[in-house]
Amino acid sequence: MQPFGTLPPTMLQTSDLNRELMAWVEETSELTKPDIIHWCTGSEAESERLNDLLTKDGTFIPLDPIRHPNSFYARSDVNDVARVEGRTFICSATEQDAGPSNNWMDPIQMREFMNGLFDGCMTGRVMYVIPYLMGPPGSSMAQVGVVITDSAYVVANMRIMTRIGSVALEEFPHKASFVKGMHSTGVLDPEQRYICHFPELGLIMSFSSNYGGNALLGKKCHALRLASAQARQEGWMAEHMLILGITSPDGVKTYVAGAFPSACGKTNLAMIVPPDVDQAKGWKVECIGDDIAWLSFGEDGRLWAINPEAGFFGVAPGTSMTTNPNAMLSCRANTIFTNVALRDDRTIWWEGMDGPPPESCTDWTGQPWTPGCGRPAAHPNSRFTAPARQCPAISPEWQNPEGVPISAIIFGGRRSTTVPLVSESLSWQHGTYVGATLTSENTAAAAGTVGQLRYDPMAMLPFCGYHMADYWQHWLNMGKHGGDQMPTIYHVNWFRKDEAGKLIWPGYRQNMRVLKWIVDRVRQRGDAVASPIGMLPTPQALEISGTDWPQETVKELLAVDREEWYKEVDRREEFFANFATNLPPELLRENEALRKRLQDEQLRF
Ligand code: OXD
Ligand code: MN
Repeated sequence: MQPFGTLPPTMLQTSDLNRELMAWVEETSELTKPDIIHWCTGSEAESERLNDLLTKDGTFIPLDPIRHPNSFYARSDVNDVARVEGRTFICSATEQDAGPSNNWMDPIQMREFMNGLFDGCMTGRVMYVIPYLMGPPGSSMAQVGVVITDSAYVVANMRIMTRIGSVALEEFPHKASFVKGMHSTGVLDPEQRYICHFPELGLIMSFSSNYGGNALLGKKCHALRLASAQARQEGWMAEHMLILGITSPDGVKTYVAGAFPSACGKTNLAMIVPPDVDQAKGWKVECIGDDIAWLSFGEDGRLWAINPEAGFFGVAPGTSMTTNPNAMLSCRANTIFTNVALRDDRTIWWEGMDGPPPESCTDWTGQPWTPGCGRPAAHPNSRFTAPARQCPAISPEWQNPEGVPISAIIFGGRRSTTVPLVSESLSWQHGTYVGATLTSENTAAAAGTVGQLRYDPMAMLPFCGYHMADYWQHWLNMGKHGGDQMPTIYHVNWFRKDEAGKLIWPGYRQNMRVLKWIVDRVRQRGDAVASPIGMLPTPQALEISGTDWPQETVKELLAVDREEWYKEVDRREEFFANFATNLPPELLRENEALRKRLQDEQLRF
């Protein structure tokens, strides 16, 4: 099939922003020298043509039309399976602006270098121009962007993850600027792989990777790295957070946002199915987003959040009808599966899926696979790209242009010791400190480093587009602005282990106990006791009494071991020293206040 081209929509000539877009597309095509330019409309017909094209060139294998209607299987290059933090750059005006946790390159030099890579890179290819919208149509919080790419696979994924084409162009007249994204597959050489952000220019340049986080530029690059820097200037927040709506039995809805580093169960929590007993009592949980939240003050002085995305880019392995039925149902149709295993009947499989493994299948590298062969069938970071609207638990509010008012923010990491199941911060400032010191342990997958702690402040370490300490200052400033209308901040840990190394907390649906306590607390009715690290639930408040879990287990889950916490405080002091030049003094004061509270004999429980 011949690749196809379309002209830009005529509406484009009508405003300064549109003229800027036309000029930039022309400039980029002069640099990249494509054979054909295609303006994406986002229509069904266009999607069908693209899927046909991708099927004919071997990128897509159509899946069984009954089991997975309009869904496709894709394999990436074996060297292109994840985000590449080492090759991701924040090219802010000065190195100081990027801060110690980001790679920095001089913006003028880096742009020149990237222009060199892009020079002629689309010769013989189609240049797709994808206008996209991050956020619900009509929302003042939503933003527009345009990605120029030579990858039809990127177009197909962006079409699910964002709102592309006409719906985005219709928003242009209401916006002051748009983010410019340039992407090329190049030849997928890892040595030529660069993911560069120019916050002052609102520009992203990504070369030589087609992996989601590197190539779907609306997601991590725009909605987190560029947006976080912009949000600081403009007084709002771009966060690596899920958004949940929880309905209590009396019908009141409470909205909660949550930040979790990878492999800590964020997508599972975003789509949690409450236990049957809670559902019978009238508890209900709905999903607004699973990865990114943009939060800004509403007219009522509260923080309101939108999900800028339109799809889920979920990790496949471990997802099943037991662990996350809503994710399984979300990706039944209209989904792209990348790097999972392919069964002979054109259905898909991954480790941890329901039922026994197939007797044989084709693995993510295209090799024959059998259960005993010693290799995983699906890549551990294999993904499904699925429309959010297909999630059975999607909230009716998920496309509300106003967003939803957030009452609580949850931080969670993977910690086998020290951190109790849940604690409530004493103030916004204390909660900011809790988020800034968020840590997670490397999992068994990283041999030799099991249990090693990685600080991942607010789960934003790889995504904060400017100096991390300035980001903490921004959090504190937001708190000063919002005063007592700010959400209450919680810290959760589903991963505490007993002395035998066994996880104490069952997790998954049982996490609802913690969510219910959080909702009750923000509604001023859940019981709590004071501890040095914040307020803890009483066992009754977690409704543990109705279970057969021994009292000892509950004690272990909620224990605050002073010796462990003294060590934690020392480690945090060392961690903060990395950001000494810009560190808000409030955070050091919070660390010292914690040390003092640990010495307070009154706080025994
Ligand atoms: C991530 C993701 O890497 O959401 O955090 O894909
Ligand atoms: Mn994420």
